[in-house]
Amino acid sequence: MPAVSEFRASEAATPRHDWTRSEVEALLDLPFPELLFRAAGVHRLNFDPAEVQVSTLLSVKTGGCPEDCAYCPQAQRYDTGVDAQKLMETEAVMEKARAAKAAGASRFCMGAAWRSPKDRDIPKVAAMIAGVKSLGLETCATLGMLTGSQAQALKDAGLDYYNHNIDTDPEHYGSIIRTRELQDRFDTLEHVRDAGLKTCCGGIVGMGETRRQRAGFLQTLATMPAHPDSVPINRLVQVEGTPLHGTAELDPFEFVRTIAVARILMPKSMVRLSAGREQMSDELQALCFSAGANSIFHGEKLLTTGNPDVAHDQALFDRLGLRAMQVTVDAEGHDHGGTVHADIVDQPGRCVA
Ligand code: SAM
Ligand code: DTB
Ligand code: SF4
Repeated sequence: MPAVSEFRASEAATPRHDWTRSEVEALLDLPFPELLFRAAGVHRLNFDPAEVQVSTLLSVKTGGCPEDCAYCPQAQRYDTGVDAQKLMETEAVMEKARAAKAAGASRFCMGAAWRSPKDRDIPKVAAMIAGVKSLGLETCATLGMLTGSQAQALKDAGLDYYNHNIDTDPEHYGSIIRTRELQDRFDTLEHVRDAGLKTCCGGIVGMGETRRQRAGFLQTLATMPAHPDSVPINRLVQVEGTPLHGTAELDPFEFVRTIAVARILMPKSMVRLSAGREQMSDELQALCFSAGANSIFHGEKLLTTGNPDVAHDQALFDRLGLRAMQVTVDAEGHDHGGTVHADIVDQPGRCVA
């Protein structure tokens, strides 16, 4: 273990891709105030800590999924009361995207309950992406596993980000999902990167994993060929009918620790405080922002479950002095996201296209 001063300097400097599990565990084990102090320092060196990127989710194809993800209300095999719906029409998606933009979102994320899209689905999704992009929003999609040519077609349609999560520690993965391997997910992420798309990749905590397994989950994210541009940390939303319903609740401080360590390991990534906010107090969310979370899902619904209402989030931002990150999309469709901390000289303008 390096000396404290050495360790702090290296955390904030160039992102590392060689974190060991024991180093990550040591961070998770730090006294809580020390961990928050370190994470907040890394956050400030890389971002304006008052800015939070805001995305809105829409389920464009709901339920009826053949996979067995033990947390998911959209898996056909679990009786969760979710009504399966077919792929939405482009105009209906654009209507929702206009409303999301008017409510302050800068990115619109379209989710489909597929194991993987069929090639015949791609032109329909491409039309949605092009439509949403034309409104001046950043675009994100999460459609399951992709082939290389599917990823390229989505990129060509104007997709900015692709969300595909590893979900949990490789050791724990097999007790949560049996219908596809973790390697399948790595393959999709490779196709996404190769197509020039930005990656959004994280997972879920509170699924009965140990702290050591949370370390393994974070280590896996931080040692991928490139850190994900965006790292969603979801707290399990327990849905009746799913196998994980009734799992012992995770200590909220463990959730904050997970956010803080994600911030330290992936200093230049957006760390998203994702699913589970509706079940969190304002104080817990404030701790997450203080620990380095700098993006959220906004709008009253995630995919099928609830999210805090817009007025509540606005009031929380006002109380905490936070503001939504502005993103402008220029004539070439390049997006310019957020203001970075004035001290950062190696990311001028952050033209991310
Ligand atoms: N079907 C695609 C897939 O699995 O990649 C895309 C949609 S899937 C719903 C996207 C992500 O939502 C999952 O990888 C998981 O991390 C998250 N998720 C799903 N159900 C959840 C729940 N009950 N609580 C927290 N996160 C959840
Ligand atoms: C992610 O990591 N979390 C979002 C988004 N990516 C697609 C989804 C959360 C889903 C929560 C359960 C639901 O609403 O169905
Ligand atoms: Fe299907 Fe995705 Fe839900 Fe798994 S997480 S059951 S793949 S919709």
